[in-house]
Amino acid sequence: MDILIKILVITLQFLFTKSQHHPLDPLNPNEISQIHQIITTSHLASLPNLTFHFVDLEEPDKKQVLHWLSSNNQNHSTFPYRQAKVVIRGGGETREIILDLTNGSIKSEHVYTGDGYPPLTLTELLRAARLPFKSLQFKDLVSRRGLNSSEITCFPFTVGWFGESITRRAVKLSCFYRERTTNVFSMPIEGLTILVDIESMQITKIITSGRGTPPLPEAEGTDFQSSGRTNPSPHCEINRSFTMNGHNINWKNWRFHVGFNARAGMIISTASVFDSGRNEWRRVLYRGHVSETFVPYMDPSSEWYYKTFLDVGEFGFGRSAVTLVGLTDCPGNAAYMDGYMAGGDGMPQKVPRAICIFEQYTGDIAWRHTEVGIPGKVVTSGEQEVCLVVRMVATVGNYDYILDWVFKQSGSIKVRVGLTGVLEMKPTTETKANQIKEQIYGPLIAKNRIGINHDHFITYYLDLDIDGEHNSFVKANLKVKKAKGSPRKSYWTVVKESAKTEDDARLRLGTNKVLDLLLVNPNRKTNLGNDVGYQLMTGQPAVSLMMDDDYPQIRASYTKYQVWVTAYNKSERWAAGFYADRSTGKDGLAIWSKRNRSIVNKDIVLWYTVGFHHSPCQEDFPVMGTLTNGFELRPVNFFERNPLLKN
Ligand SMILES: *[C@@H]1O[C@H](CO)[C@@H](O)[C@H](O)[C@H]1NC(C)=O
Ligand SMILES: *[C@@H]1O[C@H](CO)[C@@H](O)[C@H](O)[C@H]1NC(C)=O
Ligand SMILES: *[C@@H]1O[C@H](CO)[C@@H](O)[C@H](O)[C@H]1NC(C)=O
Ligand SMILES: *[C@@H]1O[C@H](CO)[C@@H](O)[C@H](O)[C@H]1NC(C)=O
Ligand SMILES: *[C@@H]1O[C@H](CO)[C@@H](O)[C@H](O)[C@H]1NC(C)=O
Ligand SMILES: *[C@@H]1O[C@H](CO)[C@@H](O)[C@H](O)[C@H]1NC(C)=O
Ligand SMILES: *[C@@H]1O[C@H](CO)[C@@H](O)[C@H](O)[C@H]1NC(C)=O
Ligand SMILES: [Cu+2]
Repeated sequence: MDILIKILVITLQFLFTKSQHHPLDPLNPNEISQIHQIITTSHLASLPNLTFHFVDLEEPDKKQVLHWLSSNNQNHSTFPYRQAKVVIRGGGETREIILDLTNGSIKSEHVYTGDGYPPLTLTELLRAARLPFKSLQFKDLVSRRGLNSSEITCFPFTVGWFGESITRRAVKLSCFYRERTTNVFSMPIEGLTILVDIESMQITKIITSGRGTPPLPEAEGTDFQSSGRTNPSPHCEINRSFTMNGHNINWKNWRFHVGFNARAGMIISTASVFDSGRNEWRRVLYRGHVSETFVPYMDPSSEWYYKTFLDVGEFGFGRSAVTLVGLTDCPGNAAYMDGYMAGGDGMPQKVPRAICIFEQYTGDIAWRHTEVGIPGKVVTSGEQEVCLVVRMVATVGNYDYILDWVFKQSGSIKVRVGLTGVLEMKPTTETKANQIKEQIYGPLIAKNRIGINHDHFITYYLDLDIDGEHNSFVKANLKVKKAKGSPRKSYWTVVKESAKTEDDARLRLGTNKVLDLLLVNPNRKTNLGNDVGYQLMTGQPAVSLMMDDDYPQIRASYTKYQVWVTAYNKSERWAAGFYADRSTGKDGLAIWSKRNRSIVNKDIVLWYTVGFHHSPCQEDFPVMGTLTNGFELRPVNFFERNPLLKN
């Protein structure tokens, strides 16, 4: 009897584990195939050159998601709808389609006529990159430079917008020489830009600069290799202290959902922390992911001026996700999650091991104290820091972005961005820094190579729901006051102010003003009467320094401030607008925020930009050591006391 019950319990657990769905689960390969099937058997199939640019879950309404989660994940009659949003191009038009996956029908469909284009597909980029090798003019040009065209790789770069009226999709190709090196980006062929019309998939123009073009730098010293790498033994038994059921992760006092799509890459959803004092799971983050990146190069010359990338919107971080390598990218105790998305042909594509999840003993001290005040005793107590890391790497051309979400038992969530990979370089005839007389746009970082100055702005979408949707954004200003009737002359105190509207919540940090930024739930207080909340602990601040009327800046105008808070709207997720390729700045965070909606005690979204002003140095060559920046979301008056202490 006892054994039978045990077997029953194990079977039930197994069934439950196997089928732990979540309404925000990314589209699985069957669903992607189903979408492809629905579209290619509909009237849309007759569109000339039909390509799939975006295929993603059309997320259910937040209310329904939360309702289902609160019904203990078991009531199938309330499982929110499965719908997909698809953006296709065909016959020179962009179409937005909503599909219902339950009954396989097209729910809505319309032609998008606004500015900008959806992300480029990998197929288009690869086809564009091969075009030069069919061009006699190109072959002639490179052979006149003494280069072997079989040793050339061309990469497509998005072209942005510089005030012109846009009627076609286009990319520019820059080419590199592979002979005697694997470090392709270190061997730029300067003075050669190939303009490609993506619609007709033809070269429009080959632009060459004449005399004085610096020659190809030498290949010597450009290679880099790992100094030994071992893969983890594939079936080694590891006792993990977290569980992964489908996309649901449970670890110590945290539970959350890990999703993936072609655009954002990794997406963290419905993160809740267990409060042992209240004996309840408490909501912290409804959704968080990278919304956009902006990487403008600071070289206005005719060959470089357009290099001002919006990588997430133009290419996609999920599209750029790489398979993680055990013991290099993630430690031996990591668990992995695959990523799925649709290719340009609409068929499912898999990125094996796109995300890794691992527990990390950091070697840091979570808390400690040595008490010497007790006569006759010295009492030392403390605990080491343990955290759970969720990681993805996006390799966008030359750069690798390491994206980490780190969960701590203290209730903190740390978000980190690491930059590594290879710089974009420009050849120069000069070999010594003090010889350089011409106008250059970056330092000499290796023999005959300049590392062009540039920025990286990585903007996060953070839909925090602290103990519920209704939250407020509080700016706690530290003000210095004069002391009266005291030997002291001054002290500081905190003056709190709730931001009333979106206009009030746009912030440029790093000025003299000292601010603590908090998201609070004014409807829920601690026993002591403080509003429960989370603080945004910002990292090294950097905002875009370009002039407001500079075209790339118009497209990424949100990078003039690190912090924005907007009223929640399901369709406002992509900071530079959904149609970022060749966008003109008519959509996006800065535009939405202009509505100046009220953000007091409302469902609000916090946007934070991690910025780097990168003036390269010699250590960035031939491959750059990881440079990290980030921020932390830390509980403030959220718990009654230090949650690390188990009563
Ligand atoms: C499931 O949800 C439906 C609709 O809200 C409700 O009528 C039904 O009683 C629920 N069933 C269970 C087992 O909770
Ligand atoms: C499919 O289901 C949706 C709702 O889930 C409904 O609105 C639509 O009418 C259905 N379409 C067909 C063709 O049954
Ligand atoms: C050009 O490169 C290809 C591929 O590496 C090689 O097979 C070929 O011999 C080279 N041609 C010349 C003329 O060097
Ligand atoms: C379809 O694509 C081909 C090249 O791939 C192009 O020549 C043709 O013009 C395109 N047709 C339309 C209607 O866009
Ligand atoms: C895993 O846990 C089991 C049971 O607690 C234990 O017997 C085993 O030694 C552990 N293995 C490792 C590698 O820690
Ligand atoms: C939500 O955002 C979209 C895009 O900005 C906008 O068109 C729509 O009107 C907004 N909806 C509401 C209810 O504000
Ligand atoms: C936004 O609204 C607030 C409160 O109504 C007002 O004081 C402020 O001037 C508005 N800002 C803009 C730019 O309209
Ligand atoms: Cu950089």
